[in-house]
Parts: sequence; C-alpha cells; structure tokens
Amino acid sequence: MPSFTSKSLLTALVGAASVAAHGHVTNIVINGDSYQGYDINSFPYSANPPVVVGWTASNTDNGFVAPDAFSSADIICHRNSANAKGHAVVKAGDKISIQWDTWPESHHGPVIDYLANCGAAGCETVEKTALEFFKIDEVGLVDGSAAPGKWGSDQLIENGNSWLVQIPENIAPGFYVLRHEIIALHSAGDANGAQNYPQCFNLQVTGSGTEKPAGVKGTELYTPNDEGIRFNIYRSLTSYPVPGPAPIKGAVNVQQARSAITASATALTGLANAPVATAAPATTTAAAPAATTTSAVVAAPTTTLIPSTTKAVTVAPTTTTAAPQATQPAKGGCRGGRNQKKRRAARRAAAAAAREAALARRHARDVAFLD
Ligand SMILES: [Cu+2]
Repeated sequence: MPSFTSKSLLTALVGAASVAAHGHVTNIVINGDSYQGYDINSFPYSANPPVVVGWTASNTDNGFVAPDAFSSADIICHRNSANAKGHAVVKAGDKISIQWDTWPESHHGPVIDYLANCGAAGCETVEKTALEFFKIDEVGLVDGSAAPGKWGSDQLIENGNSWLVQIPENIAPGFYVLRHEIIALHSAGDANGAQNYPQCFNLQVTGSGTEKPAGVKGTELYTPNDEGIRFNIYRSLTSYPVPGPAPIKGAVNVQQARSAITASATALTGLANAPVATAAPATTTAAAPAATTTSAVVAAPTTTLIPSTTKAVTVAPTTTTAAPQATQPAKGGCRGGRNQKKRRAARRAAAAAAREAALARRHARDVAFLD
C-alpha cells in the first residue's frame, strides 16, 4: 500500500473514484447465522419492509452525522433513526461479525462498538434518547508511522469490509442495542470535519454474566472539540485518543477474522423467544433458543478464518437526497392540536431534509477531494 504524504498525491491517486462509495451494514453474523440489517438502498422506498435487526435510518446517501449534530438524537443510531423491530440472540462471550457492503479506503478512522441495555421491555420499543451506551471495543490508530496511518477502518477493509466484535462474557443477560460506528477522519483536521457513521442492531444477550455497566447517553458520547474528533491525520502519528468513554472491564479487541455464513436467520420479535437467565439443561452447553423461534441456531460456534477476498459489491450511486421518513403515527391526542402537530412535523421534516442536503453537498466536496 502506498503511503500518502500529501493530500494532493492522494487526490491524484484516487480522485477519479466514484463519489457514492460509502457503506452501510448489510448483515450481522452470529455463529454462522446471518441476520439482515436495514437495507438503506431499498427499505426506505418499500411500503412494507421486512422486520430486521438493524435500526431504521434516513441516510439514503449512505452519509454521516457531523460533529455539529453530536448533541442531537441523530448521533445515537444515525439520522432520524427508529428502533429495529426484531432482534438477534447472542450468548455473552460470543462474537458478532458486522458486514459492511463497502468502505472507502480514504475514510480512515477508528472502529468502535457500544452496548446499551434496553430494560425489560426490550429494544423494539425503547426510547433511544434514554439509552446509555458503554464501550465494548475500540480500534483507533494501528500504525502511524506513515501518514495518514493505518486505522481500525483499514483493518475492517482488509477483513472483507467486516468487523468482528465480542460480546463481553461478563455482561448480564438482557436486551441490548449494539451501536457499531466508524468515525472517518479524512477531513477531521477541520472544525466539524469528522464523519460519524453509526449503525445500530437489537440483541438479546443470554448467558450467566452479572455486569450491568454504567453508560453514557448517545447525545453525550462526543463533543465537536474532543481531541479524537478534531484531529489531523496527515502527519506522522504516534498515538490517537479514541473518543468516547473508556471501554468497560471485560471488553476485548478481538483478532479480526471473517465469519462463515451457514444459515440465514430471521429476526426474532417480542420478549419470549429466548428466555433471559434461564438455566440451560445440564446436559447441553449451548443455550438453545426456545421452541417458538423461527430461527434455529444450529451452527457450531466457530469463527472461521476466511481469506479476505474482495467482495464485489456494486453500490448504486445514489445522488438523491433523502425522502423525509414517514412520520410515526401520531399518538392519540386532542383533535385541535392535530393540525398544529402536522405543521410542526412538516417543518421538522423540511429542516431535516435541508440539513441532509447540506451534508450531502459538503460530503460531495469531501469525496471529490479525497474519495
Ligand atoms: Cu465519505
């Protein structure tokens, strides 16, 4: 890999690449079972998208959340995000492979994973602003000897655009949101130049852990002036402070590897699928999901190392700006307030669309320069 020492060289080398080279998570793999994520390329245009484990969002440009939105709810699980209506079951201590469709090489930066407990009602209905995230892994600068350095994002690309994260063994069983995030730093030397790409998934964690780590609200994870947010990567680097709270005790950065898919799994719904904290029969070691699940977890819990062949994924160059998400059905309320509510919702949608258009323009500038 050539080492880039200047932006102009970088531009000369990769300036011709396509603009819409961003990615999103297509699926997650747990012990061979592949659960579909939120397909940003098709679900927003579908009247009846399937129930999946990935949170809904409106970033149809595969875009990002900028530092000036760090205190808005968009930073929690991406723009205008809404709860995934399904979840995957995973045993504490098991690994989850998070598969992106693509990731642009120029977008160097850390890869970070958090969990937040959803409480007894589960993650399908939890209020996202109440979620408190604790960090379970982080990989920032891997090698800074040659600018712009080797980063977690580069390991992700080398690993077939996938990231392996382990659910800490000590975590208490329950429903959790997994918040996976890449922060692209290629423009982070400028104010408001970092680009956060969070992706969220609903999990039901089983096992016999007891830890209930304290967390931080999504809107309090970062500030625009954090040392690791406003950060110039085009220099020789010896260290990088990964933003956000410190990883919890028990967090592990596992050796990156790919996970073989042996079955396609259906997202589980509701609370009764895999009993929380129920002792498994003494003769079995694997916690089998209860009989009502539609997804038989049969795969042996092995993580197979697969040679990283480059997956040819073509992403349709989406240049359209996001259509405002259908607003959630208004909860019952007084009729008189309805029109005012509608007008407010329309104003909010228009403001959101304008914000996204501005982000898209800014990003088009960035990628014209660097992508
Ligand atoms: Cu970009």
